[in-house]
Amino acid sequence: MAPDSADTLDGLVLDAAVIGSGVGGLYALQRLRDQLGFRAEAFDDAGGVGGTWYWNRYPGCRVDTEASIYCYSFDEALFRTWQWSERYPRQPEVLAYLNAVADRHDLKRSIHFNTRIVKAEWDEAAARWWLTTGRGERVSARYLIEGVGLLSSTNMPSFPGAERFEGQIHHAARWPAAGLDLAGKRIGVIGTGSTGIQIITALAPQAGHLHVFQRTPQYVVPLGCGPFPAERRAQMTADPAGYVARALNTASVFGLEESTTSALSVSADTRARVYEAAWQKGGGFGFMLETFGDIVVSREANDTATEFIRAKIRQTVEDPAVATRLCPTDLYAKRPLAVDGYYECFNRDNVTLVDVKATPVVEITARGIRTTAAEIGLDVIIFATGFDAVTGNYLKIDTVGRGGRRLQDKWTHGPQAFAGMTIADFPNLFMIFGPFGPFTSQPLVHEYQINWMTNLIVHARNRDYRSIDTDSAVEHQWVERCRAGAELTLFPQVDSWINGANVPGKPKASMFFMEGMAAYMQELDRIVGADYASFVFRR
Ligand code: N01
Repeated sequence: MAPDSADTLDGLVLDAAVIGSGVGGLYALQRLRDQLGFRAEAFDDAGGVGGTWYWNRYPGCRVDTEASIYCYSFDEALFRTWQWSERYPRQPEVLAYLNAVADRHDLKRSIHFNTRIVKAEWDEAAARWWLTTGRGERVSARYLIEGVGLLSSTNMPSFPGAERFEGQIHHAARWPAAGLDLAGKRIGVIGTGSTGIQIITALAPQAGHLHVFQRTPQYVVPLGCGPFPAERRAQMTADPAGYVARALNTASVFGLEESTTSALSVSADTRARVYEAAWQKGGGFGFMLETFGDIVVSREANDTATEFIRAKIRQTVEDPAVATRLCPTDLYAKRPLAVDGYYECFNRDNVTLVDVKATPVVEITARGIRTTAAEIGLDVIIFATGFDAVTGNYLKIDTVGRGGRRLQDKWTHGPQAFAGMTIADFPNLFMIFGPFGPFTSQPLVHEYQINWMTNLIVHARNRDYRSIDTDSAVEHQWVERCRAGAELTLFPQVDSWINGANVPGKPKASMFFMEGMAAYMQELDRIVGADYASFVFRR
């Protein structure tokens, strides 16, 4: 049974507080409470578990990483036996899975739903965190684990006149739980990232008319949806630990055979065959990672991939003028997009592409959206405009560390953190997938990070240390290493949420460790081998 929300939390004393009950938060709670015997409880603004899968219920929402990777491995029996219906499951199936995990491990009794943590203050004398909820209750915990989501804090651009609109406005990542009846409606979708393309392909067949407000065209490749493959199930059942270890010991942890062949080392015919095979197979990230090993590091190699995708767009879209507007001209160096049947949508009579770079949005009116070219009548406007990624949700919590240092001040010019997990001057605070963590798929890496940070906590507990601080020189070196590593890739050359460039006014900075998961684990193993010398322990 969930803790009674009518009871006050004031005065609750914990060994560990977990913020969030998404993929990361759920496992952190299970690990701390059940595997390690800490008094641990979790807090979530949402009314149920699931994190991003709780909030993102928009039409067409599904995971574009294969389910064999997008799941937990800590419960080996569940890993072997859970029956995914599809290779890339839809949101309801992912949310059902996360609820099943929470129920199987009886986690909900330790989660305070509808409870937002608004403030976290380090108490030097007690060596504990004091948390304040949105209702003003105060809770204390020796350790604070924040699983607040890499892509969770919504980015909602403000257009003048929105308050006048007589229809409905929704952000995709705050979709009404009861759903929306959109059949036959005049719908405007703003944004064509991973979210927008899923919504557009799902709504095109049912909308009265769908207007796609595109600012920057992106490269979209087929996902290759279908039933969960029997051979994959056999691999997962035969050797679960081996399956997970193989996935972790790659750069990206997508369960792919990452190519090491240069796109420039083969003939044009061979290259075309490789790209065509990947296109026909689907498997979104595979097009970038399984075809050739230098697409994200060499501009010339990147050009070969982008030329192939542009040719596909021109072959698929019947109106050459629309095809031209859908063709990206920049590098293929954002988080890759994959969905089946995206470009085909633009052959439908009820779908119109609105190029808002050529004809920008001027305002939202009572009846729709006015661009510099026309007023477009709409019943519903959907913002698929993404997230204040990586740092957004951490900065929403007023966090005060050692010596009264505020996180908001420390990160004014961009984040500083160690390994996506800790922050100098913020003792005993651990992030799951915080800034400068690996650039990979998430659930298995969540488990890896949570195991690593909780092993560090156990190391401190066993020696009666009350606090763990990250050495600021170690943090600085890590941030510099991440910056230098990112510069060896093409990602910093393109604006996207990966470098904070999608949110006006946000400092533009690379926020990931781009050397790959295998290198990340090697470095963290080295720190364990050196008896955690990168940290300062105090009694
Ligand atoms: O957000 P985005 P997203 N006027 O930032 C446009 C994960 N995810 O929610 O490119 C007009 O990628 C913006 O245009 P531009 C996944 O990691 C996973 O789609 O900035 N347009 C862009 O087109 C993904 O990468 C799944 O010019 C504006 C779009 O909005 C991440 O979430 C599914 C605008 C935002 O694209 C984010 O994806 C969904 C403005 N003022 C998401 N402001 C899975 O399948 C922004 N845009 C697991």
